[in-house]
Amino acid sequence: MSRLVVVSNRVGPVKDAARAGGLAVALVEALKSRGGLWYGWSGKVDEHVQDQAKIENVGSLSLATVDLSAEEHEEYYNGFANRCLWPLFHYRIDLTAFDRRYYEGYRRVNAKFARVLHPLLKPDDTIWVHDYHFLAFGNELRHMGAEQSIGFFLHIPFPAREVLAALPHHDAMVRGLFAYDVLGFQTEQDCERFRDYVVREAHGRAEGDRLHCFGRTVTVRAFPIGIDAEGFARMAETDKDARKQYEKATKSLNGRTQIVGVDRLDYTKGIAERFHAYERLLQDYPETRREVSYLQIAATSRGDVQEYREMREELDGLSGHINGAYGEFDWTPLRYLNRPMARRSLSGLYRASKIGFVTPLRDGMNLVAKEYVAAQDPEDPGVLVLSRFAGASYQMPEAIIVNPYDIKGVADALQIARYMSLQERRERFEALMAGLRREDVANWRDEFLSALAAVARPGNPVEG
Ligand code: GDG
Repeated sequence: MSRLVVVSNRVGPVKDAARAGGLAVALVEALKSRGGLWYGWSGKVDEHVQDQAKIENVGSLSLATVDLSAEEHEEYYNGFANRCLWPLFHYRIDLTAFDRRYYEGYRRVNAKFARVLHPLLKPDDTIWVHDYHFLAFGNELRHMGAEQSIGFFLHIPFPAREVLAALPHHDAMVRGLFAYDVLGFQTEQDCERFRDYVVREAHGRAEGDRLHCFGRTVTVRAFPIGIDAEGFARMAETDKDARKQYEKATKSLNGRTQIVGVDRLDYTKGIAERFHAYERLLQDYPETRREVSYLQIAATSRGDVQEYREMREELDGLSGHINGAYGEFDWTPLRYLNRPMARRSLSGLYRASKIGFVTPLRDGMNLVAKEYVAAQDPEDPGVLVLSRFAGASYQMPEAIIVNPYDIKGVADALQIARYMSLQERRERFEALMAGLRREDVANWRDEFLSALAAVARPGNPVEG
């Protein structure tokens, strides 16, 4: 079997993959079983960067990383990836920074990553590239003569044609994607939007799951990412830290219903709308006061991007308002924490919460929704309230599906969740859990790699 090379913005962790989560576990397992190389940014910003990878061997796999200069980090990572592609692909044109300097930096850094990796490649390697940081990477490699199979998986949504068209370089971006052999998206809907762009904007031709355009053919398929459902369920039930967290939470709740939200602090996650919906629940159903307790964990991310700082201020204000207006000396309606919680404890916290509150405005998949379900006690499971705009909603129709913009609708859904009978909760849980087991993270990885193995064809760069 050929060696696997995984390319992603951040590399690892390898030794403690289980603590980081299912994605790291699945990738490490695949890399170990075939002998592999994991390649990406070191996380370091240094003024004296060299175009050279630092290589570290961990058992049968190697980690190769490169540093970025302050300018590269600003233009490629903070700039084009996080201030342009991230908001645009999540339909936030209003927050998108269309700065040409960012685009140039992104192209330069994608070319640098390709230049550094190219001499490390073997002719029969299989290369799997991840996410929006590397849209242009495959074509850069092809220009250097790489003929290996290269697959790409997009973790975030692919936007509608007219939204993508707002990007000044949308045509070059999409053209570059045709250097890959397989393009994987989270959902069928993402595939459809990609196809729609290629057919209508670039006059390509669709034929089953293949797309012909720019003199190249790519396989386009949905590979909904999963979690290690069995492992997560086991952790929530038996792990020492999970049990401790479960007991601590249950005791402090004193019979109240806990609603839990866990997100990276990001404007796509709809946390402000969620706070409004919770306030609406307290307003419209006064009997819920003192009976519910909402815990929102939102660890800060991308703190050096302006839009994230502004969102933090808004959420601080809203949580203060809710607690000020509804709180009582012995009841805090909303606990809002900006610190991350250890993964094991998190699983216990999910299990102690009767309602999982997952209402992103847009999300490629959303793994929190899956983790919440996997962590439940099968005898007395909680209820998932899930946004229709999370990729996960297509696989999890047994959740209470809501429109996160409809504040009243979401408040009502919380109330329905509170009163759901044990029998209905069990039925929904069993259906959801069966799906999580069937489409877990190992299945995601294997499906993607088989699709890539099925397209054994030397690749050429896309010209133009
Ligand atoms: C991107 C896409 C897609 C969160 N807070 C803590 C913590 N987490 C963990 C969760 C979960 C992960 O982070 C978040 O994953 P999501 O899928 O919910 O969201 P993104 O980070 O935006 O991920 C997304 C995903 O890629 C995979 O393809 O599903 O759509 O946007 O695992 O548990 N973990 C710990 N402490 C925290 O406080 N330990």
